[in-house]
Amino acid sequence: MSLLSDATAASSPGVADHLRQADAHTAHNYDPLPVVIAAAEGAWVTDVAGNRYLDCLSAYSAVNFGHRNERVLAAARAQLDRVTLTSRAFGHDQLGPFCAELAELVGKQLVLPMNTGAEAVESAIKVARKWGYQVKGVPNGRATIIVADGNFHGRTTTIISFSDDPDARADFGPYTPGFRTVPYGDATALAEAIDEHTVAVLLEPVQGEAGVILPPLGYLGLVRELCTRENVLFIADEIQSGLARTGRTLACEHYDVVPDMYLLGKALGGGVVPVSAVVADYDVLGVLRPGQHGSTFGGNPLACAVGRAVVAMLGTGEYQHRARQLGEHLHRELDALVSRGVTAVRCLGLWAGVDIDATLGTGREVCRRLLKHGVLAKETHGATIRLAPPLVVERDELSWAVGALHAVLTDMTSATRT
Ligand code: IF1
Repeated sequence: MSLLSDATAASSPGVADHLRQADAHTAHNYDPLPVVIAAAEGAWVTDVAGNRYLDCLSAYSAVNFGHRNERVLAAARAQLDRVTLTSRAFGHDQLGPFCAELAELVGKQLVLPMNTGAEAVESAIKVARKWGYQVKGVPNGRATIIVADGNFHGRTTTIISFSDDPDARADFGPYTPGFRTVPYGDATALAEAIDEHTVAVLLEPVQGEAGVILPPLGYLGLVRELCTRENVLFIADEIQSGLARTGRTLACEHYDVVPDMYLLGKALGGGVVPVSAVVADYDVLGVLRPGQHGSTFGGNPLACAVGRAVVAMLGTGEYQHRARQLGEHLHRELDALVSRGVTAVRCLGLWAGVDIDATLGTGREVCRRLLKHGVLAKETHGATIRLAPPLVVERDELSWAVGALHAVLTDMTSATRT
């Protein structure tokens, strides 16, 4: 399969050469749209041919604060001139402040700093199992963790062991045992699945890759009650939903629930370096003792300096406010497309899942056409696209992007009639 699968690629100077080189030397684990980005600023990116695009993916919500956010870059530049990597074998002057400031932001006591989201998820699984054996008293080796169908928590072997996405899971066995899957949103099924070996429930408060699926009213509150009653850890994966994307610092805030562990990542690195974290109280994260877990880069000075800038920005509430205000505008504009090529819209803050009328085509086709209108977006599955622009986007730019979607759907509708 070639990266040059789209006619657009051959038409723009420079783009084809770059795609051809990538095609020849890069593992084909992605099928990217035929755009080759060379520069970025705020909500906009520029390709090698000088074409500008409004970024409506934000690297899957890792660029919430805008491309090359000045405050993040300033923190990174300052730290680059001081020290960037020490390992955790030694202390450094950014670790304590970062962890204290992040813990305070989310209302917990301890931070386990890691790098990627999957590392945070894997770390939480290890902590939950160890907590189960040492605190809850589950027989060693018998711990189970309950997950939801439609989940996406990363790509490691253990994480895909509990994925129900055939592409993410097939041919990567043997799989890690100790996981049970229940329907997302079904508290009764969850109650029935919990037993004496259950140590945790791992959920995305809002399921991102599944298509920005919002929890049914009351569901997360019932999850919290069940976990409290059954002495089971509630782990909220906020790696994509967190850090102002939904209009609150954490998506859980919308539902008045406080999990036992928050998993953070993506935007925690400000779009500059990978930064993730497990954030919990001492009675949970305290099960980790020296030598039992770690990472070469986890909690490094550069990551902590960038993370501190992100935490400081979140502390102002500015980005959460923007996501709420602009999200209302985006939702209104998208709702106007229902029955005009769109069948359903789900929106929380500046994060939308848009179901396209499948008779018109796939989400992928919509995104390929949006590219020609100067909008970058990514389908989730089938006929659903996700819109997640940087939170620095302007109201008129959102209107322009929805206008582009309307034009694409109008063209696709006409094409089905000819
Ligand atoms: C890819 C999807 C999104 C995540 C949640 C943990 C992780 C992710 C809720 C792991 C990562 C990324 C992975 C990236 C594309 C993107 C993605 F399409 F894969 F499913 F966002 F929806 N929890 N999601 O969304 O974090 O290890 O990647 O830092 O794998 O293609 P990571």
